[in-house]
Amino acid sequence: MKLLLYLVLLKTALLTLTDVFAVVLEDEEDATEGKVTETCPIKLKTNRKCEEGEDCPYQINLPPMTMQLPKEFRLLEKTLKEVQTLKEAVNKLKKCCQDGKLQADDNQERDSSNEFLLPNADTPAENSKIQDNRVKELQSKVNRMATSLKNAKNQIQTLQGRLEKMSLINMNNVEHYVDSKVANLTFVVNSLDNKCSSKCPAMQPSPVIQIMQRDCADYYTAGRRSNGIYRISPDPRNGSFEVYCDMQTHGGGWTVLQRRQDGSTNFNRTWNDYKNGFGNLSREFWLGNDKIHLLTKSQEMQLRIELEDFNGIREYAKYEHFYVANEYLKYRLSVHGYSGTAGDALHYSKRYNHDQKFFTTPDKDNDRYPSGNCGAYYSSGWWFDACLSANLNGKYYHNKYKGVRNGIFWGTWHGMSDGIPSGYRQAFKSVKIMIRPKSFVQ
Ligand SMILES: [Ca+2]
Repeated sequence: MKLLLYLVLLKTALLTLTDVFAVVLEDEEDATEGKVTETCPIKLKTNRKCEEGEDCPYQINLPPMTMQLPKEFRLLEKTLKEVQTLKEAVNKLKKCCQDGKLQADDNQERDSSNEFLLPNADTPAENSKIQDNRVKELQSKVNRMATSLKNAKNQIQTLQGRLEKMSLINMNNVEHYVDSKVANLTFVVNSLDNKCSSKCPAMQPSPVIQIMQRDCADYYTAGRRSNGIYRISPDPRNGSFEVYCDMQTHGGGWTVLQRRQDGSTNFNRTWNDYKNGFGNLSREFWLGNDKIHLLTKSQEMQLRIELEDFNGIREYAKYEHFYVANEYLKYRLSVHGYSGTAGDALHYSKRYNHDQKFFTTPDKDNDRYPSGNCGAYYSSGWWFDACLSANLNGKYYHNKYKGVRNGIFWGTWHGMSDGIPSGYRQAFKSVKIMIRPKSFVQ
């Protein structure tokens, strides 16, 4: 009874299923092929003869069934085929890689086997050929690198050797060396000390080294107030020399570079005379270009020129900056920052300007006059242009004079440029050129 019920239920279920399919297929436009028949072909029976009362298994035989699947299933099949093809390709490549790796290993190649992966190679034969070339290329690269490494290694070894040598004179060693030397010296000094403990002349206290004054201003600052000759040392490396100091004019402390007052000294001199200086410091003199250079080099100097004519007129010219270069630079003059009453004859005009000019003497032409030597023509040593608007080293005339203007000359002096109608040229009674540090405090 129970069994019968089950069978009925199963048959109903199957029929319903078939109907569903039939409905589905009827909805499809291309469902003419393999049309399902209305009669049910399903057979239900026992698989063998069954005794009465025995529980025998039943079997169901279903007819062959065609099912229409969605289009995507075809794509799936295609995809599967493609996957298969890809799998084969991958395997092929894998084999190629392994072959390449083996080859590389044979060549003791240590580079990454990825180098041999050539996805574009069509056949294994071509692939291996290209790989061969690559291997050779890489091998030569490796050989080259090995050579470079070998060279580098040699260089490193050489440097290491040098370093080892250098370490012998490293700071510790130097310190040690100095220490040992100091110890030796200490020993020697001590032994000498013992020898000289009584009356050793070498051990007498040496006289205190007097600090040398650099110029007259230093003497003035030290309290000296009288005019006269003092020994100075503008640059200790160049020794010391005597100068005339003017301690009274305009606050004092002036180092005098040149003096004219009576014509007792001839100023028509050679390069060497002007270089070293000449004359009498107490009367008329030129201090010397080397000394003037040292003085102006050691400190920033100001310049003062004092002039007096035979009419008793006194004037002065002051320059805030004054510098004379060394002999190598032909004692080139740098002068600027004028103030005073005598006029700026050193910068008379564009044509006559003594600033930045070289020193010229009758025997050494450094002037800007191309046709001759201004020093020879005007009988003096001076920073000639081409040629002059000032020359304080000219000939000393005791009175007005005629002819070549080779006397002491200051182009901005009263009536100088106008000329004297009688044809006479004016002379100067006294000249004083002196310097003092710009920093000088009175
Ligand atoms: Ca010349």
